Amino acid sequence: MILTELRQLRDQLDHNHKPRKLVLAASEDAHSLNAVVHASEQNIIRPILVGDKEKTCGMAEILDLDIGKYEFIKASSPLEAVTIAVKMVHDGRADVLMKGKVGTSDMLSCVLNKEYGLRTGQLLSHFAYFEVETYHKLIAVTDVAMNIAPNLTEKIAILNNAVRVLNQLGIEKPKVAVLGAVEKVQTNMSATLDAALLSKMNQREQIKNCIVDGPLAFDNAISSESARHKEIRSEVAGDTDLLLMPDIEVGNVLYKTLVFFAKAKVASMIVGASAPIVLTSRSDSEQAKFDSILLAAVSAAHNH
Ligand code: COD
Repeated sequence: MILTELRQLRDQLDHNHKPRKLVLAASEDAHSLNAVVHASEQNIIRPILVGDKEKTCGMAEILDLDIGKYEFIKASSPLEAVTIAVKMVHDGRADVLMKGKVGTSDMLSCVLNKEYGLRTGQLLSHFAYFEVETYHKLIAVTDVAMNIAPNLTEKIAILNNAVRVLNQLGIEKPKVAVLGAVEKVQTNMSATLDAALLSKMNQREQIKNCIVDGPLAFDNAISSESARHKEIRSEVAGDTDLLLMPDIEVGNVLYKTLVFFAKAKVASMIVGASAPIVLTSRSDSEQAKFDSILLAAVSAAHNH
């Protein structure tokens, strides 16, 4: 299966699918509210709003959105809203969690709460899926937003989380490029050492359901011409489905470069928790929020 546009994700939901319940934490956020309502109108999810009712209704009125038919739970602060929303998912009363007007760290700390959070014993990580005009298929990037400086063990978990999502989307053996600044192992560049180890672990089937190669520099990961030029023989180079980042800084800069310079479309979510989490940021567009909800709904459908 080759996906070339994010809107193809819609085809992955059965036409007669029962929309999953999405709980929006701190619903007093115009962009999130808009995306949630549109996703509900397209039968992708069924929203539950948690937050400041007065502010949320005021925003809905300005945006001409009809939110009267949705379940609303009042919360007196963003932190309370996030706590209620996380508990709802924890208790099975909602299938997808989405961040509204609340800080990322507050949200993630609540998700990681040992008593009522959404831990599964696995590492949680961020998965972003890009539609870039200059690339021949959708390309995933991980982790650009949660794990700050993953060690090798954490990179294995991040890679497996992303491969699981891609497998669910029908990509049987995603091609994974583990990025470094160069494509040769350099003993003074730890990202290249991890990359080489991940490749070998894949060869030995310690990492399954994908083809891993690395280190690859960004150009040879995404351009076969560039790989040819450097005489790199690789099944992955030029045809990558997933870019594994060395750390959050590289990942975050790439994410924003793709969106702001390359005008890429993106959908993203946190995976590895007991339910998918939509964690878009204020600077993300309406499209990014809508497609992230779609991605999370597809993922939630696979989880059940
Ligand atoms: N998966 C599972 N468990 C985790 C994870 C994870 N990714 N991260 C931490 N934990 C567990 C730890 O094992 C521990 O039990 C507990 O959570 C607390 O761990 P700390 O002290 O490392 O966690 P925090 O609360 O200080 O930090 C966790 C964050 C996810 C908040 C932190 O890693 C963070 O701030 N990440 C970056 C978020 C961000 O600012 N992104 C910006 C781009 S949008």
